[in-house]
Amino acid sequence: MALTLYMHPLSSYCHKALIALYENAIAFTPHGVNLGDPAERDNFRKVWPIGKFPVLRDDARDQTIPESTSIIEYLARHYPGPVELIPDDPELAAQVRATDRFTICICTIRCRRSSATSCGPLTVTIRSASVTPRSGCERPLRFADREMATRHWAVGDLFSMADCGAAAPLFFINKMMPLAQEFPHVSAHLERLMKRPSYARALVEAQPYMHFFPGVIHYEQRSTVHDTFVINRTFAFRPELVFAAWTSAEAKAHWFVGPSGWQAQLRELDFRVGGREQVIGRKPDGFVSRFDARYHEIVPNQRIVYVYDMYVNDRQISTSAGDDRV
Ligand SMILES: N[C@@H](CCC(=O)N[C@@H](CS)C(=O)NCC(=O)O)C(=O)O
Repeated sequence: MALTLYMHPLSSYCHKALIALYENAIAFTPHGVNLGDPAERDNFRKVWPIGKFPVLRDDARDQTIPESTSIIEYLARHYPGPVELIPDDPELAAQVRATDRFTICICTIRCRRSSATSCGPLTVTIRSASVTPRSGCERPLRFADREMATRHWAVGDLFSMADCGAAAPLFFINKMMPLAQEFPHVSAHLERLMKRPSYARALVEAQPYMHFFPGVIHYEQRSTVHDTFVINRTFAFRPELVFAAWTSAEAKAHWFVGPSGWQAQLRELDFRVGGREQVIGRKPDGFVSRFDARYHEIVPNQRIVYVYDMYVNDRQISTSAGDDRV
């Protein structure tokens, strides 16, 4: 096969190139790069001395093309297909290129390097990214959300290179900082991207490595562990006052909080048998926690029985039964 793509299935920039290849069913050989293996890394650097993937090698034309955007441009010129990722119309093409540059800005969330992580037969150097209100991606996302309010794809009705580039950054940001509530139009764009067969395929291929992505690694690993514990606290107050600290939303907001830096986003308390309580908040690392409880038994000033689920980034992490006695 003439085309070889040097890549890793978990890499955002490789997703961008893969979407372009899959959109037009262009035949190629994927060449997984194990950056953690010195020999393999050195071999890859013989292909592209900068050592970043994706890199497309075209033996038929004796060309080596690094950089995801350049790869898509190259494919559009030499391996055109029915899906025009860069339109013929120069104005529209300029818009696609400009929007593609903009998606890079969404990618530029504050990243710090973590060590190379083994991904089975491959190894990828994963950047662990912390998405916080100050991390720089919220402003571009706010702008993108306004733009996407009236668009189906990144540049209007046309699926283009700009969508290839937006898919992975949005997918991974959404894992760390769920987009739906604050950026509903961007979130809807991501949903459309994930349903698009080209990106759906790239995601299926990334699945075996997904647990290496920082931020989901902990919660992707599912387990069933049953445990019971008892905490006793002595308060220098009358039982009615201690009980009231649970029953009044205002009082509970003073002590029922997350870890340091956590900020409440929603509090709802319907304190009666069958009533629901919800507390949603965001930690400084971008994780959103949700406590969702139902009250089953209430004996005034004595006992509260409730069952609650805990979610992190909309993923359920536990179900518990509480039996609080005053
Ligand atoms: N501007 C390049 C960026 C490529 C890039 O940063 N690739 C990452 C993987 S997503 C990589 O190769 N990282 C390995 C490293 O930095 O050592 C493109 O668009 O292709």
